[in-house]
Amino acid sequence: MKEFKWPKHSILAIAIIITWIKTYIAYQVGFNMKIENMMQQFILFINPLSFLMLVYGVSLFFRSVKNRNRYLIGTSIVLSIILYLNVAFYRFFSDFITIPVLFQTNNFGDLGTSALESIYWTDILYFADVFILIAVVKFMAIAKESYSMSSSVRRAYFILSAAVLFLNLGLSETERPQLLTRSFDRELLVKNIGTYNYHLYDIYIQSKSQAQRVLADGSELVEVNNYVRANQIDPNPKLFGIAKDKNIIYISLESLQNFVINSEMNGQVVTPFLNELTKDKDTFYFSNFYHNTGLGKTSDSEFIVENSLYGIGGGAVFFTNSGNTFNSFSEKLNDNGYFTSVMHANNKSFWNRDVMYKAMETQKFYDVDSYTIEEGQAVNWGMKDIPFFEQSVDHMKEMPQPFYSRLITLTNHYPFHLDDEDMFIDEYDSNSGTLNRYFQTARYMDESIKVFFEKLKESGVYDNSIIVMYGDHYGISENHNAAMSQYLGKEITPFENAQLQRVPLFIHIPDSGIGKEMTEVASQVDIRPTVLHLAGIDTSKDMQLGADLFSPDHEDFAILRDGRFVTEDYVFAANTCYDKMTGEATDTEACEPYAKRAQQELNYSDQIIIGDLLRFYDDKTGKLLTDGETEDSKDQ
Ligand code: GP9
Ligand code: MN
Repeated sequence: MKEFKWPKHSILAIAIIITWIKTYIAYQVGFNMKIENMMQQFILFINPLSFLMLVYGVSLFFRSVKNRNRYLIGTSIVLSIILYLNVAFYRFFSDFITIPVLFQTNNFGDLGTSALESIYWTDILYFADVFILIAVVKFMAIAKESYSMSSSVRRAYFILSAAVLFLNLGLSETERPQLLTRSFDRELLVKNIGTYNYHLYDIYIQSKSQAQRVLADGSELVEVNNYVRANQIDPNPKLFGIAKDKNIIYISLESLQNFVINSEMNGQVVTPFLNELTKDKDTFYFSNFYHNTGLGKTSDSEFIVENSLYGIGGGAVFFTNSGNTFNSFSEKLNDNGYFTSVMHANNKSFWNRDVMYKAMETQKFYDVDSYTIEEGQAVNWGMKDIPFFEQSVDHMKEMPQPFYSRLITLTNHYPFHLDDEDMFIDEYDSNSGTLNRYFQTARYMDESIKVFFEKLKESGVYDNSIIVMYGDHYGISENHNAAMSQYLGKEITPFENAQLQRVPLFIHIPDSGIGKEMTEVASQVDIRPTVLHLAGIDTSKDMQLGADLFSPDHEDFAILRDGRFVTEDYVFAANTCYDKMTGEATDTEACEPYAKRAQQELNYSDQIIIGDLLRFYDDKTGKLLTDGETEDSKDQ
């Protein structure tokens, strides 16, 4: 009988396969990843492969057998350490490692001795592939032989590894469009592209931001500062401090656009409770208010209302610049004795919130773990808004006052699914299921806000609070223009589409009796100064791009993240200047002066974020810090 002989590349194949299998098993036992269907399971299974083929494949270039074997073992050790560190990190933080976190040393402050207690001797199994590989190298004859391979075969090998990568990315793209441009969530990234690729991606994003940061210096701030100061306006003295020391409750209304407010769909009222508020004596309702968000969607809106800056152009600022110095709304309120928090019943790493909230100095994040989700209380993306609001009020009762809390709703989110018992109105009848369901989820959201107001009144917190509610971004994209056009009874031109970027803003001040509809053109960047002034907090030293909506000098001007803008008389979209009254294209010259300013303002915002310029700014005195002095160095 002929003796079995292992093929000459067996050791490479063994190295790849054992690390691959180990990684897949580690995904199952070391992390708590929610897998929803067979396709996701398949992606999870194949995602380590392309990277492992690539790194282990480098061994094909080694001439010396000894060095090659050392390389294989060394690589398996390094990969095992990376994987194990993630597993250990996950035990504490339920999250994957990201570079900014490694530098936020306060994260590790509370680890102490408990770190050692959560390391088990069975963890050695995370290194199982290393031991197997060492044994293979020691005992298998084939490990003593050279690969000796022609360069064309080698090329074919790497082409195959690239093909596996593209297959992986292609499948992920169908599961999660725009995953790499928008990042979304570390868990989603790891689920789709694998731990190892995820770290490369993270290194790429962070080193890009870091390089841009290193190149920036404080002198860039001079021009930005001049612009900010030149556009600064005084608060309205009648309203300044009207909500002093009151709790400030923000509600981020998921995907809520203004077109559903005060409108009907096939004879059914979509937002009855909010409609009442538009006429309420204690509520200011802004009907010409725009969102400024880009790819970062909800997270951009959070960034904007906290910092009064725009998100960045090609990505989500919550991911790209979570290591920056900010002078956030939360930080201002902390300094004024408030307890600051965010409430959102989702996985805390979504949109990198856990990391970004620390950078913005939000004191507490009530994430999904702070909520009890009973049977039937979740739909679509997670916890339903009504139980979310009910439990949030329970949390509020426990908070030290005054507090600021931002509540982020979730049910009115694409693809807008609801359980039957939560459908208070019928579907619409267009060719877009998305738009048809949207009316129903918007109606559900309206109901949830009503419940929130009732609960808050019962709890006694209401009387000592103000409530600010805003739509975070659009819910119906241009893909549904035909259906939208059927609903609105007009063609969706670029002008109409820009107008559809209006989201509602409500500022509710209990027992004030001063509420009314406000028609000035405004946008999310204006929320920060407006609310700080209501709370009686000075912002004259702040590096912010928005302006107080109640100031008599407030200018009608809203800049959208993609460069479109709206003034009192014009809408600029698709490189065309539209007359706002008629919706017809008009002379471009009419828009020209604003066009320059819109671009300038977006550029300044980008400059501040990309260069991390606020580290060169002392927000207490308004002084520009140069000569190597930075906000960080001051803190030390
Ligand atoms: C996720 C939620 C939705 O936690 O905020 O994010 P979005 O997709 O709207 O940006
Ligand atoms: Mn959203």
